[in-house]
Amino acid sequence: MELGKHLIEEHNQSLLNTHKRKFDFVAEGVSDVEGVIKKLIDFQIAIPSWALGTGGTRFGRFSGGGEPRSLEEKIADVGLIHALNKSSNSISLHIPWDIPENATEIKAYASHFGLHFDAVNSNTFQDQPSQAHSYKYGSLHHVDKAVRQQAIEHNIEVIKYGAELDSKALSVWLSDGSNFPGQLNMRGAFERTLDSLQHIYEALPNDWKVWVEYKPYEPNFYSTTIGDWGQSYLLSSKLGEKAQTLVDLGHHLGSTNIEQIVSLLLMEGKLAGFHFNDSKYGDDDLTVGSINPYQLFLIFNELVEGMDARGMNHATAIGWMIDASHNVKDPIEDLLQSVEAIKIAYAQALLVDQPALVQAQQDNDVVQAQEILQQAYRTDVRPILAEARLRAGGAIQPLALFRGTAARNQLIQERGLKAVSTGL
Ligand SMILES: [Mn+2]
Repeated sequence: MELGKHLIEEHNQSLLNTHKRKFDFVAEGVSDVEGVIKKLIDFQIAIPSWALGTGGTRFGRFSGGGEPRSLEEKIADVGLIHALNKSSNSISLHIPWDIPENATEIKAYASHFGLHFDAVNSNTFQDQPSQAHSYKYGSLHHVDKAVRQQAIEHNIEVIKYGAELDSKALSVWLSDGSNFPGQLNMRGAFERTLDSLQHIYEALPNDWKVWVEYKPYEPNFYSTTIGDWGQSYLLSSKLGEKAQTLVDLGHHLGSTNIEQIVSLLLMEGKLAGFHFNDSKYGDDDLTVGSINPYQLFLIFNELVEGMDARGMNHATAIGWMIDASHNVKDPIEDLLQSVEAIKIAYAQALLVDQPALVQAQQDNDVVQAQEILQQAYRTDVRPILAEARLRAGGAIQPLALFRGTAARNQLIQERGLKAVSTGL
């Protein structure tokens, strides 16, 4: 389904006076509100194709109805999100589920919604019916060369599909690891992974990147071959300039100082980008900002300061993507909430008085440094986000409009109550 432009205009008109009052109030306290609005309009967050259906746990899955059944329907859902918030102009595909039958037609269909294709993702963490060798004991790190070769070829095939769609990055997450001490020689596993990745790296087009994602545990519970940012950094350093480290917020043990990791990867030019989500206990894949919005703000504070120090374009220099799973919420509503939370944290980070913070740090004025950060964090920037959306042609309140138009009911009518999204 597509959202008629007149619906957005009617919605905005009905909220305009209230919005203007709120915006004027907050804008008065922001020194360069026009600069902030411009950056917010430019800042786009990619939606992964697997987040458009209901997720599940190993205990079960409860379908929400009207899920996208094909690549075209996934693109249409991202198109709907983008029409509402003007903040998600790309989709990230997962192969083998999202193989385009006709790349030219799929590109044209996406561009009809104002979308392009973000990083493509390979999958060697489960077996497909057609494959010769099993990934039960890993893929790129496997002790059997034939299994490694199959996994290498799959990744090269994913690059090929991505190139047809004008993607510019391959995102690799491996579930490779071991469940029990002694199962695996850790050094051997790392060396084989590096060797496999080198073959994939050689197949990258010149203007491509490979993003190496890490995760401490799950599905393996004793060791993960790319277990933390150090191991990913080691691999991406050995591979070369086109390899970088991808930070998935949920892929850290509790209390990890993610902002410090981000700061140093950025310093080294090795920060590929993000998979945004939130978590309470582990890789919970919850809605961004639902558990720990202050940590997200602190991460963005490091990003804004670090990117400005290196003269990087906030919107385009690294990859911004959501990686979440929705077990009980409508996926589109959840994604609208996540995008909003990311942009709130970004806007708050833009409000940090950096020169004053530098001075406070120089003076060892700890109290003042904290005051400066929390002044920005405690500013209600939502009217600034709404103003940016309004100027970009989106809705003042995307979630309210999505609900107001009963869009999910229309999707259920089109696709059925029991439509099941392909993919994870
Ligand atoms: Mn991820």
